[in-house]
Amino acid sequence: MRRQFLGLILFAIATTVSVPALAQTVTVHFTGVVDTVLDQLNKTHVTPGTLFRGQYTFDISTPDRDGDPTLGRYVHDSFSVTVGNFTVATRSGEIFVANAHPDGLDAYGVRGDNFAFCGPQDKVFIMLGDNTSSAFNSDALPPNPPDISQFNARDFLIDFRCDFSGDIRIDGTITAIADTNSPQELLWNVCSEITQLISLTLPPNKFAAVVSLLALQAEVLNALRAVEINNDSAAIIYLKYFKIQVALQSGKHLTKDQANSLISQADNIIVWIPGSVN
Ligand SMILES: [Ca+2]
Ligand SMILES: [Ca+2]
Repeated sequence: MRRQFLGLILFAIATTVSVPALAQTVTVHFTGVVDTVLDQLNKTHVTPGTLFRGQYTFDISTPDRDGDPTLGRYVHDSFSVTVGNFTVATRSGEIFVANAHPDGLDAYGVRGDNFAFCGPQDKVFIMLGDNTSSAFNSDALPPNPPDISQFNARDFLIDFRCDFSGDIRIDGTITAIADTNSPQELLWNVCSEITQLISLTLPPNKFAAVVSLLALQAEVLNALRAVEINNDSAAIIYLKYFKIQVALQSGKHLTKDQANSLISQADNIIVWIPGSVN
């Protein structure tokens, strides 16, 4: 499956076309987990399990540069990726949208080129694939982030070929894609979830449970305020403290499932916060 996507993306390398104005720019964020690492240069210090995150920006009115009605190829404005403490960025590359192309495959991909790390062959890919061909009905560029639940393949690849000195290949799995409001929205979701838990608590321990849950919610609100004033490091500290407090309540005022859900949501939010370091 991965080889099929890679072939599709490599196929989608192309000539430049002039882009008319009337820009409405969208920034999409993504995150995920590293699966395998080959780093012959020993530059990335990344290991399997390391979290990665990145973003790309595009104009929703960007024209399709490919006449094939089953394949849309759209120049993006920028693409950057951070894996652990290793960051690369480029302004060169494209988004592609495949509708039943080839062999009944729907796919959404973003490719960054020319990272100037090793040379012009440097590439980073996001590759979402749907082998049921239900994700797209055309090759039009979706203005919103793709819904990854529609894709059975969610691949990420850094492919840097530094011919004589060695290669870097980092494979990963995408776990989330969303727009720029994501950290705030996710934090609000956690607040709402805790409010719901408060409403469900029953006597005889209701008072103690409500006090504990309000204290947890206060940490989430602290994190939210910190995010809103761009104090990323404070937001992360609040969320880490929140995780500790949730773990202490696991099996007490929270069920283990409730606690695990809140902790995994906090982990997910930490990855989205721009200042987070794995
Ligand atoms: Ca097309
Ligand atoms: Ca389709």
